[in-house]
Amino acid sequence: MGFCLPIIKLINSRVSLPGSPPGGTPSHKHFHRRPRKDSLPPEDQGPGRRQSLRKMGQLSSKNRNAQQVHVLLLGLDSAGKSTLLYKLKHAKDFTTIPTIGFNVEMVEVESGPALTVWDIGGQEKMRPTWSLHCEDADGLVYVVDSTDQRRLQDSREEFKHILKNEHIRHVPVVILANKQDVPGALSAEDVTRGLQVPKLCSSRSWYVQPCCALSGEGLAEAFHRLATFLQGRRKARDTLALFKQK
Ligand code: G3D
Repeated sequence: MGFCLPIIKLINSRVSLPGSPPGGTPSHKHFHRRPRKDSLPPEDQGPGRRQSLRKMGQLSSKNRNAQQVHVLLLGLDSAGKSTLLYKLKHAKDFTTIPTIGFNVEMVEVESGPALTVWDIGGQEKMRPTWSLHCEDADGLVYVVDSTDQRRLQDSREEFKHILKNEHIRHVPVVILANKQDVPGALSAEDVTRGLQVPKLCSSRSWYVQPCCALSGEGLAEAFHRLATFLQGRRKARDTLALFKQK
């Protein structure tokens, strides 16, 4: 499994919103994880964080002509979603603590579109809010804790449920079989079977990527794969639109 992080460039900052996601009001008890504030680099603390937010606006407007796509990052709690997002951004270790809200990162894949990645909480009571984020989603990254065989079935049920959402009926899916560094972790093939991926994803492009969010191994490949799927889908849509015009 090669690790080629350079193909991915994070082009702006984390946004951890302490309020409700659009259309939903998570209780303050429904946390998911983000880095401990004092473990963040200075630009992500206090006023720096606000600057990061401004920076996001600037980058967004600077790139407004560039194609931007929205990606949902889902999975049960503790699957490793926050870890992988922060690994992509800071390429170093950090401590996570439970937090309120959700995280947003922009990821730029070489010669691909800028991906706005929405990391939504995976706690049981947060999962019903996943569907609120589907409307604008162009792609889905679903993270599985490959060491947690006990909850694999729960993960499959949630996966199955979200795939039924009409807004994401045909969007490409990349499944991350995370925590491959742990001895005895399920392989990508085991996760593919356990999640019944070929059956559940028969009407869309999909790929299962083994990874380790702690080291970052496999993450670049995963996002690159997703970007390739997204570009293919866009081309197909453009061609169809062209045919309809004629
Ligand atoms: P979540 O955002 O999906 O809820 P987190 O999950 O990113 O908070 O990760 C949950 C726990 O799994 C964290 O450990 C984190 O360090 C660990 N983890 C994430 N990815 C990996 C991985 O690839 N390998 C290993 N070994 N652990 C990983 P703690 O101890 O803080 O709960």
